[in-house]
Amino acid sequence: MNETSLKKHLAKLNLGGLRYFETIGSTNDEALAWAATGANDLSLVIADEQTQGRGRLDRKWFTPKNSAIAMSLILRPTAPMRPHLSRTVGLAALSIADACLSLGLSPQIKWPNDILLNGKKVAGILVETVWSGHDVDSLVVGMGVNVEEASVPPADLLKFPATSLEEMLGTLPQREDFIFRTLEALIRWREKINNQAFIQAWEEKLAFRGEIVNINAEDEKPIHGIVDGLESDGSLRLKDESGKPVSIRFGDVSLRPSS
Ligand code: BT5
Repeated sequence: MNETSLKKHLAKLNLGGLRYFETIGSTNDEALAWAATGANDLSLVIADEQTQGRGRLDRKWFTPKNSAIAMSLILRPTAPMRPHLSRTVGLAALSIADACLSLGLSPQIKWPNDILLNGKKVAGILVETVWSGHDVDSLVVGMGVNVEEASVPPADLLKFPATSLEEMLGTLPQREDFIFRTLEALIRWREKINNQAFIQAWEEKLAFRGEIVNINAEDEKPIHGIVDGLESDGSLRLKDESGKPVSIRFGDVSLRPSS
């Protein structure tokens, strides 16, 4: 992967701009700074390697060189998007899931921000916001995908098992092609972000649907319930032991199957 091959593969998408780095701290940091200085809608930052890749709450995200996708897309909210900005993580999740589906894989979305293949994490999403006073100026949609097996961190560093596209496909997909498939899907889904069909499509791909899970949030008692679906804002709806619906809002929560 290099700047020339990326430009060639992504030409049809009419991106607002492209910045490619052989190595970078975090593509989200670069995109946040670019957005704050007026980047166009659909500007994209991609790096071959990240040295300070971030997950939520500054957890580490591993992006070793020559093996993974680390990219951050800047979105300037369109009018239909504005009332539904909390669905943006779903937008990224559905897009990565569609790219996996188009390769014949069976992705699931582990709410809120992980893509699973065969129950293992293949991709993570980190959405961050640039504010202008009380208004959202732009969103940075960070996506990390394990492509080659070499991109999967050692198991002892992980709380949840991980995999790669290569492991699941049995062959090595081209990174530029997977980036194209993801972004093409994202541009398509963004048009529908205000529809109920968007929530339905997201819901259909939820991992652990109908199963009992534990939701662990910082400083709060774990919540135990059956995964039921999504609320209109993208919150997770569980059913507790008495069958009563419980909504889990975004935040630093982690979902684990109850064993
Ligand atoms: C995420 O956070 O899953 C969001 C990851 C977003 C990464 C992208 S890459 C492009 C952009 N630039 C950035 O700096 N970030 C974004 P979270 O749910 O908090 O999960 C983090 C946890 O996933 C870590 O604590 C590890 O346990 C695990 N992890 C780290 N690297 C991984 C990898 N390559 N594959 C699978 N799991 C990983």
